[in-house]
Amino acid sequence: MRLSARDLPRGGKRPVPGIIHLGLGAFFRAHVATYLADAIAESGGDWGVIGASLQSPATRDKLAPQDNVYIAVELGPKDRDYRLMDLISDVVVAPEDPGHLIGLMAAPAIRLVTLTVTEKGYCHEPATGRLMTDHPVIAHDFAHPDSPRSAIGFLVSALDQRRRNGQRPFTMLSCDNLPENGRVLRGLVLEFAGALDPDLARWIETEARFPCCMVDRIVPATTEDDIAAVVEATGRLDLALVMHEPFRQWVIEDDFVDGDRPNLAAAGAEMVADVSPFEAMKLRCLNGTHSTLAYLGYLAGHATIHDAVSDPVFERLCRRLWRDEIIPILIPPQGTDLTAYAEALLERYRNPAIRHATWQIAMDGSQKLPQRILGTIADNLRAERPCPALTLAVAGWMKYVSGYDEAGREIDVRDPLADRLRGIWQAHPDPETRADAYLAQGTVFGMLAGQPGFRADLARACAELDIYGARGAAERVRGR
Ligand code: NAI
Ligand code: CS2
Repeated sequence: MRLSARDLPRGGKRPVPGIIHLGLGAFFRAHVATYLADAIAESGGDWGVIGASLQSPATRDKLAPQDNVYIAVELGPKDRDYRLMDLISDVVVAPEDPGHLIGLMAAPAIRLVTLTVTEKGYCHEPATGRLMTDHPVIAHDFAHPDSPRSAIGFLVSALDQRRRNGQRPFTMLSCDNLPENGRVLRGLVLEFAGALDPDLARWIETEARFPCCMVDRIVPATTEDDIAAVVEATGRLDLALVMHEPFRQWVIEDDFVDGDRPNLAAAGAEMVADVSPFEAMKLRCLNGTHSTLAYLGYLAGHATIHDAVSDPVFERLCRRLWRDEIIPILIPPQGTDLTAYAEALLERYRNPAIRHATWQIAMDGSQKLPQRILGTIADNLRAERPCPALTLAVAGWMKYVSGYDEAGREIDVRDPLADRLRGIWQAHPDPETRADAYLAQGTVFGMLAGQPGFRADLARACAELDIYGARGAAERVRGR
């Protein structure tokens, strides 16, 4: 059925910008933007969006020729729905003119800055949440605070301008998959500001707000085939379109500067006092199994999550992870049945329309493992509970970042620590020294430093991975 653009439900008149979003990627356009558009449709308000890329002009160059309007494609298992999104009024590319973005962020009309800059965009140590002051981008920003490159640098510079202008600060809402994302962001901003100007840091500490939130919608990267399929269905060439599953959830700590925020509850977001149980549930049950399937599934030859869970060995591995190693040590949000939540996750993974590449999810594992897998392992070890499946997932990550798969083919590893991690697997054939070489990466494994027993478990998992391969080792874990 050919749909034309006029058949696509528009969001109505574009609202006046009140928000600047840093990191105009697929997830913002498929999740955060849909909630904002729904909130504005329900309750109005000057909550339009100016998007900012801190890296490249790619997204701007796709959106600008189409007046920043794009299609969000909802992919159900059997059908798809098209929504025309016209919330974004402008897109800026920070490296082209950092001062311009700072000026936009300092404008009184902007009361909220949201972020999806990926886990690595915070320039922090995942194991501790501390700012990496020796990170080249942070070092640059300390030396050039008026022309920053990092998200943290832009936030602090814009807050400084607002303070000097006698304005209220904006609220900063991280929508990245970080544990306690708001508190982590607050710590990083205060650390950076404190090094530049203690008075500024004190003002931010008392006046600004950094609510935590849990975000959830599976949004795979858009492919050329996706774009061609939308042309065929709607007659519209949209290079900025996004593809997403039907499910969405947003749980937000209701803590905004002067209580000033869009009416996100009207869009179905849950405004709560404490996000942490929702966040632990999602990061461990969803992202923990996502990363497990990404590494072990990729090594076993499965290109997507759908392919991996269509393999009975990996479906059973997921079930074992939830039943024996993740859910027993989770305290669920009140009234939540975690077994039903996990079953719903499996249905989401099985959606044949969602081609979510294991390679994409495998990215940046050094920034993801602590909150997705290592924290759960640490809790199991403290409770003296075995967790061989999670330990195998860590061994799978180690093998993956070695840069070579089970057939010796090179893997295009994307990770801030890729150069440091590549080849460790091959350089240490002995399982114990191999485990030691990875456990020495403190920014990743810091939280397990006090768990000496983990070394032996990890060495065993590495040995089994070498002997049986990812699928064979996953099969054996099930049998234990
Ligand atoms: P994407 O690749 O489409 O966009 C990533 C955005 O982050 C781009 O704008 C890029 O320029 C920016 N970025 C990357 N590294 C950066 C850095 N060092 N400094 C500043 N900006 C940087 O990815 P997508 O799908 O939008 O995901 C982004 C984040 O959203 C994820 O890392 C995750 O934290 C969160 N998220 C994603 C979901 C998904 O299914 N895609 C679901 C839930 C959360
Ligand atoms: C995925 C997440 O790419 C990844 O690391 O695990 O982006 C995942 O799709 C989302 O967290 C789902 O809400």
